[in-house]
Amino acid sequence: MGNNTEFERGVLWLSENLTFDVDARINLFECNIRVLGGLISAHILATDSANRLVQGSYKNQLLTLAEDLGRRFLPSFDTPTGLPYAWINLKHGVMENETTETSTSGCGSLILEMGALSRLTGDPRYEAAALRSLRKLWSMRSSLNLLGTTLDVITGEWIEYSSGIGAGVDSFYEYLFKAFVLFGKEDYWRMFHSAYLAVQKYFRHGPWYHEADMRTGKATYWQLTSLQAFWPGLQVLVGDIPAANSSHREFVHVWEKFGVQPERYLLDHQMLHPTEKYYPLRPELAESTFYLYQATKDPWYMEVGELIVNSLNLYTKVEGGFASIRDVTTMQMEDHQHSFFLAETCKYLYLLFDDSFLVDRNYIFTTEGHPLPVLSSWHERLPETYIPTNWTFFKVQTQRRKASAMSLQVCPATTLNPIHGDQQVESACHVPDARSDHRCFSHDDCGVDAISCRHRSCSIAGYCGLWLYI
Ligand code: DMJ
Repeated sequence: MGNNTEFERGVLWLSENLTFDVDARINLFECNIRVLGGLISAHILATDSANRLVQGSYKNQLLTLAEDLGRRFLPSFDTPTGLPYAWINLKHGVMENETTETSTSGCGSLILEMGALSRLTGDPRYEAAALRSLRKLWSMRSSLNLLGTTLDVITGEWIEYSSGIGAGVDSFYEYLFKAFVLFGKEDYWRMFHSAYLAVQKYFRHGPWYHEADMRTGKATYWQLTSLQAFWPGLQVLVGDIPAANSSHREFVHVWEKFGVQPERYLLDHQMLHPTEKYYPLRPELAESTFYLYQATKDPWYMEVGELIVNSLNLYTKVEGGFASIRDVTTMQMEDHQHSFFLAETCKYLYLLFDDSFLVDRNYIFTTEGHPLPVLSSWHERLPETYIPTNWTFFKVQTQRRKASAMSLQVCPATTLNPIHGDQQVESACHVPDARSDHRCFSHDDCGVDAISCRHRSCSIAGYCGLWLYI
């Protein structure tokens, strides 16, 4: 936000007071996204060209702390499968009789932070451990390219075969895509693309996403959960704006109906889940609203942001902070403010109204909202998305704006309409992007999706989108 004095105070306080040499059993996934990600991101912000710190006061203390933490993570990966234990003691490593059950997101959402740690320290062990785990997880997918929600790290067997895009799985999808952006490895894109198409095919029902059995693709639970609301934000990065917009609207309706987002809403009964009526100040709707506004500049999304801010102030603000809601039907509060409220909810709302921090910058946000810069030196090779002639532009009033650079992953194998030798390249995000100034004006402009051969439609913002109905 530009408050460098406060940033410096925080950095120096952590340098002097933080230690990981404690006898504490921690959750690997949570500690990775919150603590390791926070330290790495802050280290990068402390050392980039913006000169946020008084010269000489910073000597990589946060990176040293991050490396210490990363080293303490490593024993959790010491399993026959390479899938990490969900819990580890920071001082003593994996405890005797530790549970061998973990989640898909627990094994598949480590690569951004651990990959970045390896790049910053030159020690490849962190990235290698996270990548091995991710690959093993991917090898456990079904023939439908679906994964379950929980699994055993010793046997590599699934425990829960039903899954969706919410709890226990969400950030797995997010990290496949963001790892592709951060590290430019085609492999990540390939995994993400297959996984994304499977989600759209088996979980999606109009604007809603239900759960399905990974073995059969048959629907299991018809529930809307607050964690699912991150999905439209991910779809914006992929370039699937119409699909993102339609789901986002449904989440907004639920927010309007209850005043905040209930944790679980039973779509088949049109009622709240009897024991999951809480709202722990989650960020997902604010996050998607931020991404949709960035992509479309449609002022309606700012109104949604205003709605969220007003609800937070009205129902959750207390002296000294903001309180989680125990029951959205009574708005009874509880004495708890999760760290993701500041790291994500407040951050995305702030950025929705003032994105000056992002201007001329190329960041990817981790699942906990920590910015990591997209650096060509971290890329295996420069992805097609960063080649200016592949960019898509759309018009807002008289201004030309660049669409999400990440939306333009090209499938080189496929070409469309080779009329007069003027070939258009089909893109996996459903935008024909060979024309430097592409904007679709009619549904015909959008053509047919390369993978499914379904016709695509043109959104109000000029993006081509694929609509899959089951
Ligand atoms: C955050 O800690 C992360 O976004 C995580 O991936 C799941 N959701 C919580 C906040 O709701």
